[in-house]
Amino acid sequence: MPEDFFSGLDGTVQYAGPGSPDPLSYKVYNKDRMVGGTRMEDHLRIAVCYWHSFNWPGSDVFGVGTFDRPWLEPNHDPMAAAHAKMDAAFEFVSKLDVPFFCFHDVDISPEGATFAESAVNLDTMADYAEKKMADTGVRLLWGTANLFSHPRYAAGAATNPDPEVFAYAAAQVKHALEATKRLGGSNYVLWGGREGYETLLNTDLKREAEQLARFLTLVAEHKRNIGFEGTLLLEPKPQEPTKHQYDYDAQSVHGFLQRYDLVDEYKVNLEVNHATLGGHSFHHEVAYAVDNGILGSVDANRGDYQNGWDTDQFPNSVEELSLAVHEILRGGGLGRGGFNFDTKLRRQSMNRMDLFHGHIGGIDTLARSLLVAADMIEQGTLTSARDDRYAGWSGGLGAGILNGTESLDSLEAQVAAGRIDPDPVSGQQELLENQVNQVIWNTEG
Ligand code: XUL
Ligand code: CO
Repeated sequence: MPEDFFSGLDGTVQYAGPGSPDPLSYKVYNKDRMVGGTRMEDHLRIAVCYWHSFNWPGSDVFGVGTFDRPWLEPNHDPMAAAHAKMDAAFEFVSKLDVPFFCFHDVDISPEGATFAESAVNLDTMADYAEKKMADTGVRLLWGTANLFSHPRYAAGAATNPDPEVFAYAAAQVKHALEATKRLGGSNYVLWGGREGYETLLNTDLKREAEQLARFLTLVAEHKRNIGFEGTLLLEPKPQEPTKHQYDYDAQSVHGFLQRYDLVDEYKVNLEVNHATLGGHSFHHEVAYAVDNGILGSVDANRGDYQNGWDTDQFPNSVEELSLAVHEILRGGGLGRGGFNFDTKLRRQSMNRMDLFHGHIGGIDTLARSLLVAADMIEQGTLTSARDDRYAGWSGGLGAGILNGTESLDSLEAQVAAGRIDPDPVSGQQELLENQVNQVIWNTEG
């Protein structure tokens, strides 16, 4: 396995401006550019994900891997392969010149024959990651445990009918959370990949919800016990691989957290393609999370509107992302969160440099969306129209309704006396759409 895996690029990907002919340069992402008083890099906090980029061979349900990922070939010693993979991953993130990476336990370290062996492997690879992070300055946005690939998790992890599977998952999360803490992770993510059901014929919904809540409570307790200061994040997704996943969308997760008194312990990691699968726009998911104080972080990608599965493509629509980033800025930014590229190359993109092209395009799309969103905030494009639309609730009748001064009796009396007789008002959707487009077209690159 070669020393310098991405030898097609010497040095790092640099900002070269919108007109640059160099495909290995950023056209918009300029990490030191100030946007609304904050560096672009600090707004976006971009991360590369380990799993799709280094741990996935380019296979699909009909075919084997197509990618050139030598460490995934079966003839290698698993720990030697894990080291080679980590060398390539840190080389890539450093060359891309973004600040963060994200991993599942099994992405960075091979599973052993026993839990104890897997734990030693993870500790060994966390040692190596610590060294790589010190050498390159790359940081950890979040860690997580894979509780969905191994056959033991076929019927779920926390929601499994067998409490021994719950116990195994608990042990795995404990270890992955501790590794994340050790590596200075800003967050820890739990995506409930198989926390759902295949059929209701064999499923006790009530029990499974209680098991999941118990699991999340134990994780939050352990976080406090070990003094991990990162944020715990749940990642909603409506289905796939299960027919139905309990963490369906931001609103279901929020309701679940409130029901089990966990709303102060967890926020959400929202993924664009998961929103699409849930029948929502990403804009909707972000707006819901911001307005309810639960936005933690983002998995940036996109789906395909013609396909009903998670295609995890690199984002390329400024129109769509600008509205979501506008909500994020309106809510004060991502804080400890960031934009993790939970993105896959297409199976035919088998050139090593394709991984750069995918990320560069996605990062420039995000950067451009940030500029548009910042201009929209500065110009009050949507916020001032919204404020005007709800102005009636700030005083007089609206305030009286909200603060309890008014009752059905008092309202009926005013309506019956003809003092209240509202005229319908335009929602001005087309005007607002035009104003958003105008900012998109006029924002300076
Ligand atoms: C699956 C997905 C996961 C999580 C981490 O759709 O998005 O990769 O982000 O487990
Ligand atoms: Co994800």
